[in-house]
Amino acid sequence: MEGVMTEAAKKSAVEVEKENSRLLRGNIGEQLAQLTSFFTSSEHNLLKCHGTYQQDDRDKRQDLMRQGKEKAFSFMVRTKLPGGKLTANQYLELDRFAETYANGTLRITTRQGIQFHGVLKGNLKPLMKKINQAMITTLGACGDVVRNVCSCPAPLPDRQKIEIERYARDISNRTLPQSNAYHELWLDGKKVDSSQEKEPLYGKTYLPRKFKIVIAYPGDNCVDIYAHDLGLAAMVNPEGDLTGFNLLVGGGMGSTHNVAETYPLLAKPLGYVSKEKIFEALEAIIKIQRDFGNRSNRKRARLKYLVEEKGIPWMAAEFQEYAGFVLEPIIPMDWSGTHDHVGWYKNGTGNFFCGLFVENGRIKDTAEIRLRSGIRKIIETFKPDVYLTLQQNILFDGIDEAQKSSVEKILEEHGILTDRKISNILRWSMACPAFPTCGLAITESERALPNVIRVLEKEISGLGLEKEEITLRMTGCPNGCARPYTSEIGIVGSGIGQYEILLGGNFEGTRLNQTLFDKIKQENLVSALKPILESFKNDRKSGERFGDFCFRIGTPRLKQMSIQ
Ligand code: SRM
Ligand code: SF4
Repeated sequence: MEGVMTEAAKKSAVEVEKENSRLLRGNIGEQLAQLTSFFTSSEHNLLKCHGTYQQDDRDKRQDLMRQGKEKAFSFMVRTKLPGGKLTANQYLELDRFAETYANGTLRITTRQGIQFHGVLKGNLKPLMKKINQAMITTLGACGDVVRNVCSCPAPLPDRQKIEIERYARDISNRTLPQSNAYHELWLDGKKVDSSQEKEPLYGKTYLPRKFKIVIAYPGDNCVDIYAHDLGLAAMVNPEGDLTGFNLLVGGGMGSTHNVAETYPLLAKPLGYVSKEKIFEALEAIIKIQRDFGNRSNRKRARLKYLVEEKGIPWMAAEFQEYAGFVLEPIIPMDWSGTHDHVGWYKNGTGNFFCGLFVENGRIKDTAEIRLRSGIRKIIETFKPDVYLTLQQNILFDGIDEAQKSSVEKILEEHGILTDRKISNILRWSMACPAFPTCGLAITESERALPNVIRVLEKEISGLGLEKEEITLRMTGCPNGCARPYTSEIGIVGSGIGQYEILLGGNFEGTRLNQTLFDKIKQENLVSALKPILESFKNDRKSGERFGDFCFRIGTPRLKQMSIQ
């Protein structure tokens, strides 16, 4: 059934590139050997499946163009870390690579990966090789394949942590591209004849689009399960044993301004599968997307549009066809909470883990806060297991009671703010990278949010609302990399220095927010929100959260409160 297309339409250019690429090789090898600073566009697209993006410094772009010079090209390299897990030594290796091959920062992504920015073309292969020597891959971190498989990172005692972590790793391994191209290009692997190679899961054109899988524990939606192509909600029996998974399909955030056929959608329940059959079930769903996903229009190629167009009954029928069995009815789930796992908690082995807030995921040293050095010191000293969260934070696991104060001391010595010293609005915020690296950014995000938050922080505490936990997420364009559409306050770049404001999502991430304003200048964002926060303070019901209040009041009334 491989390659069946839903409509007799022309394949998109990327589909043709993949088809002609000899299983992800193209001319990457030849171009890598050339003394240029960039790859041509087909190779640039293929490179994504290898885990790297060609970018250029957007701060310099205009000037260089005016001077008739080449863009300042560099590469972003993304690791794939199933369940967000790293050993202490792996983290320390990545930290070293950031200095040697990249711009001296590490960036925790919203899907538990680490990104390097500013890698020059000549450093690309040495970096890829080093990452692999540290037993980490970048294969499939980007591109039209199954991306990093995420799962709740918290090693809490009441969770089936080890088992879930193993599922995340196994699913990731089973869905890696089988082509030898990656080994040939980056690891000096022996060349094989690509015409004899097979991609049993994907076929030679891989998937129509990226495909994202997460595993969650009901009760804690820290992975934002409704925002991904495929969500696995771990179901546990009264004895505490993992029995299987509820499967949710067709979530996704991305949209394009002024393109009405693109919009965020929440994943929908498909059915329950026992853990013994989970791999067959996943393979069936991936193959359905492979064979029926839109391959002519990349803007409509995600699983979310297939699920929306065809409906859940159609998905269930195709599932039976592909898997050879029927899914059981969904087991009721409760998403009453979302944790960021920041702070000190007991882990499952009687020790502790410490969750550290990392502003917008960027691990770097500044004059005031030496975050990168502090994290390195903690990891060198205590050798904890390291977990990255989907809220761009980091956890150190395996710290014993006696070591806790030493960890705190290191944090303090490096000027790093712990959970007790940061405001709730900061703690629950995220921003995507946007300028200067992201080629799709319309406006600032990671560089803009810190100022916006500092002003908002003051207003919130002036209103006496500092104890409220409110999720706020900013992106530099509507692609939604920081999942702004499932937050309580979404701020999405819609023009240079301008943002759409969306309200009415909930803290648990089970509801989409709605547009309040299309274009608000950055300097007016807080004043647009202030009257609504005031009304929240005065008119909320007892215990009502900000997002629920906004949802109850509704967009027209919220808009009136905050005429801009
Ligand atoms: Fe993303 C494209 C960064 C998570 C939706 N994303 C990009 C690119 C690669 C820009 C590009 O295509 O040229 C960005 C690189 C910027 C840079 O300089 O680093 C980029 N996305 C990120 C990261 C690093 C944001 C972050 O703050 O951490 C996240 C990397 C996660 C990882 O480790 O794999 C990241 N991206 C997401 C998420 C969130 C999620 O999956 O939980 C989404 C929304 C969910 C979804 O997929 O719908 C997301 N990114 C997109 C889209 C829109 C896709 C769509 O089908 O609608 C694009 C554009 C595209 O693919 O064409 C995109
Ligand atoms: Fe770039 Fe837009 Fe993603 Fe931000 S949301 S990283 S601006 S693609």
